[in-house]
Amino acid sequence: MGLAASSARESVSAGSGSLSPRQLVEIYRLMVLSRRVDDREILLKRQQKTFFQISGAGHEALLVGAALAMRPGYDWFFPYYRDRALCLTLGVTPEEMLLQAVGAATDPASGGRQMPTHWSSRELNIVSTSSATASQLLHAVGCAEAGRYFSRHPEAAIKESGDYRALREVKFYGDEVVLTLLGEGSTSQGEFWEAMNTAANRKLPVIFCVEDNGYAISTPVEVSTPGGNISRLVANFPNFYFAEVDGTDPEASLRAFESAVAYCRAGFGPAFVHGHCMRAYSHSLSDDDHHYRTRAEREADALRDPLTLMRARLLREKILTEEELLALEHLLDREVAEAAERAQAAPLPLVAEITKHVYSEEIDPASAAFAAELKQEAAPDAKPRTMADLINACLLDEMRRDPRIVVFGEDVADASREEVLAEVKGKGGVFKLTAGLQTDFGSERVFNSPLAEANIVGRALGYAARGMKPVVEIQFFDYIWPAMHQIHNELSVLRWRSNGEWACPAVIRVPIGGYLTGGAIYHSQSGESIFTHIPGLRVCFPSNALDANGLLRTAIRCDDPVLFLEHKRLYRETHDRAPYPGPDFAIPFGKARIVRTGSDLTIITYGALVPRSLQAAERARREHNIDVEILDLRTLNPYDWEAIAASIKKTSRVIVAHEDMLSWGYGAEIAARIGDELFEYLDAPVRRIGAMDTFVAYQPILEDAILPQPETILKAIVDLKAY
Ligand SMILES: Cc1ncc(C[n+]2csc(CCOP(=O)(O)OP(=O)(O)O)c2C)c(N)n1
Ligand SMILES: [Mg+2]
Repeated sequence: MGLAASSARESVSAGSGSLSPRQLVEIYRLMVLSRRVDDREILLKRQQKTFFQISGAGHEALLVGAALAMRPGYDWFFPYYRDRALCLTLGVTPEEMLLQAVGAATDPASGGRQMPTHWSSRELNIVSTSSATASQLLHAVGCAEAGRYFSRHPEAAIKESGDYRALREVKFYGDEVVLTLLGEGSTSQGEFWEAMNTAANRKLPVIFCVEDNGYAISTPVEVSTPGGNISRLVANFPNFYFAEVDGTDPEASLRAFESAVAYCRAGFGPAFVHGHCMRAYSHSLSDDDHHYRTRAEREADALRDPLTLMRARLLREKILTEEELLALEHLLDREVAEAAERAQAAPLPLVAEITKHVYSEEIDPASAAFAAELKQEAAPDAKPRTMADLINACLLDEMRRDPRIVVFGEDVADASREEVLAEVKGKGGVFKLTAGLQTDFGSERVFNSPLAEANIVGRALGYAARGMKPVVEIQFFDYIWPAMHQIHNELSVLRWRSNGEWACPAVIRVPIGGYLTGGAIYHSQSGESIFTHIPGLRVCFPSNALDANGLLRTAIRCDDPVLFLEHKRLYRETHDRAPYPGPDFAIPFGKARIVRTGSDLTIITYGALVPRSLQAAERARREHNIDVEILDLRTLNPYDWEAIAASIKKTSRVIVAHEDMLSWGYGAEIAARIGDELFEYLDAPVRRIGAMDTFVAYQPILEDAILPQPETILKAIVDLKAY
């Protein structure tokens, strides 16, 4: 932690009355320090020693005020790129900031992986931020929910061996406050409204700070915000404390934040602090505001520069003389210049370490620790159960075992209004996969989300970053897309972008697929390859009840984010049922199952095409005397290359079959790799089977034609064998 910051904290933390001269000087010092780091970074960028720059110039007063009202390492922070003065005041040092600017290996926030001003510090509870505007707000909400949960259930925080809980300490105090910040332009994002919604509804101790500098790059505030003032638009949110403040005045800002913090710490609800600040420079060094702001406007804005105003105040109130101010500023110049020298001498990241922290370095879900065979000691009850039953059973077992699991999503609760459960059975998910969980574990652990998919995944990240295990549901794969931004840009990359400092091992369960007879465009989609194309995200796609049970257990106990795809058509099939395998049954990721052994041809498949391939294989045997081997991949990332290679070396002919559309589908990657690495073993071209390159239609005769059928597979088998 920086000396500058800690001394400021000591001297400015007095909560009431007017600030002393010494406190005002400390505030000015932090503001200038922030500006000097920006100016140094700009210089380095112009000298081509750094590669990007975006400044916090003009926001310093508001942010120093905010930080001084908070407790670093106790409260939690989800900032955005303008928040240099906030982070300096919390305790990030200028050198640490400059290490990120040069992309050094020793950049503590990201190890050279993120642009400058993309803050992260485990010690200070600053959770790694992305460049995406407003996605951090939902993380803040989930973080606050997790803090509240741990304070009510302290036993859940205890370290346990045998799963992800062994890896990190859980910190909580019971009255911590979460601060998240954004620009006024970013309030247009849906995620802003989704976060405000949940914070209000659940009375969470989250402070939303809008840093209103009047522009979103070149777009003026009235374009983004009807009426031009976000405070007016949010004024009717219940349970909030509201403050609108002159963000160029650090003392007024500090007071606003002190009130907001007190309100949140007391548990009354969230707070909204709207600070009017200014942008002293262009949006970033890639922008030139001369193109869209008049000289008169820029000159008028410059009069509101918080550094100029504070400097004038110190002189006016005779707190410092001109000479003393110059001496202080000179000292800060030197401090920052020296930090820049050290940063430029720092070691650079190693190319050999690029893939480190894409996934957990500690828990490998493909390892033998998750091998079912070792753990199937519980006496199985013999009655065959469906995939839906065994997924529900796994959730029940794991929730019993692990108090950090929370389940939320649309309609997953038995009933949000608990009292009705005296009379009615309850819903428990549109497919009833979560039925009874709320009744067994209570509404704090199983609850409905608003109808907003980004809300579900964004909050899950916040929960998981605090050490909890959210197992959330997206109601239909067809509606996962509003959460795609959170999945692609946040959930999957948090560990890598923070160089292993943060992790968010959430599980997202998603009913997927067609063959529903009438599912049509919006209840039949596949699209798994879009997610296997995301590094950092594990993807499971079980084809039967037993696999679903064992894979879900591994998904829950491992330390990576997992997309768990559940085929709706397979939920209640009779052919894929299995007896309950006991509460510790697990299946490692990346281990294919040989569904049928054969010697003439291999089908590599998964999901609903497993039973369809099996039907085709049986007919191929009966009608054409062709002996087909079927591999069910079970997990798509990782996937079992060894099993694929072993089978192809045996059969020399291969079909990759999936339900999703053929072009750019999952099979394209597998086929390409087979062509590349197993060419010498092939006696025929690699064949792919998938849906037509169109949407799934409602009328069953169209649906049948669009999706691959057993006949489609049989024809491919016969053709390929004859090749
Ligand atoms: C989701 C998303 N869309 C677009 C961008 C590109 N972008 C970066 S900053 C910015 C403007 C943000 O304006 P505002 O919220 O007012 O913050 P300010 O930069 O003014 O502090 C835009 C459009 C982004 N980073 N993320
Ligand atoms: Mg702005």
